[in-house]
Amino acid sequence: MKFKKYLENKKNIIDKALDEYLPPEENTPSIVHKAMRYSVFGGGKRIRPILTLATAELFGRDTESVIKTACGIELIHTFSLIHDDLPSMDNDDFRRGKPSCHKVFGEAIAILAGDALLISGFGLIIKNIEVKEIKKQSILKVLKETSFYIGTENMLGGQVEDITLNDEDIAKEYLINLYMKKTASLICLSIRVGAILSGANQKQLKALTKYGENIGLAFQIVDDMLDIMKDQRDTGKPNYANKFGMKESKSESESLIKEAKDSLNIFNSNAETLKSLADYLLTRKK
Ligand code: GRG
Repeated sequence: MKFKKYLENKKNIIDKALDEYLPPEENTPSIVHKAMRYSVFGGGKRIRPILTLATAELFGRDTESVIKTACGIELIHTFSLIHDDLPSMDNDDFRRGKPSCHKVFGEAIAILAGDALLISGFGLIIKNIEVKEIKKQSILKVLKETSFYIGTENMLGGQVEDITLNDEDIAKEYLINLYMKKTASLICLSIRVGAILSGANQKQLKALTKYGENIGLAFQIVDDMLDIMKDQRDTGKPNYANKFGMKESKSESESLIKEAKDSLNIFNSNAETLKSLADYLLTRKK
């Protein structure tokens, strides 16, 4: 119950900040601003920015010190969902139970709204420079990290494999590697940026990266299980649960979460929130 309240509280803070940072709908080009807001306020769980805030808390930093970067990551996540749903990618008519961005605004505006969110995401990360106690050097490092973790070697590369691979040919190691790029990289980035802005040392960053990679992989496997439970078995996309079964998916995701939590032991009891977040990802229903 206490943790549920924590999640709700952080989500409210993030929603309020996003509303403040995004351009008002009536500002030109109004149609693009409407599309951006439609997708950003479409019912997302805000897992990634919550991870950034929780990581900063681990180092005794407050929400204010990293909220702009946290929201920047959420805008980049939303961009990726809009583009992922496009007819030329996954061709999904629905996102979070509502018509996807291109179904409401048309393909051209959805592409532009996605582009605008990606650009604004970087803009918000840079705006974090306004926080006095954050070192300028760490903002530059976060920008470098962001372009790496969403680039061709990571998120974008994972998406390329996801839309081009023939599901039948995929070995388990290959699929795990694809998930590491497509999904775990942005989740891992959310944690790393919180740590970098908070002045983490190399040992701490390494432990948090291991945590991020493992929860990121578990997150995608759980996502696949939820898709199967919603009877979305035949999307034509690689799906771990479809390929290796629900039992194996459950045990793999549980062992990844255990490994993730174990890697935080160097932080002693200070990492309880991040450990609870890992458990939540395993039990989430949407
Ligand atoms: C980075 C330039 C560049 C391109 C991105 C489109 C694309 C290429 C990547 C898409 C990757 C993608 C959609 C991965 C799926 C990750 C996933 C399971 C998303 C769902 O995350 P949730 O459940 O979403 O956190 P909510 O709805 O809560 O916001």
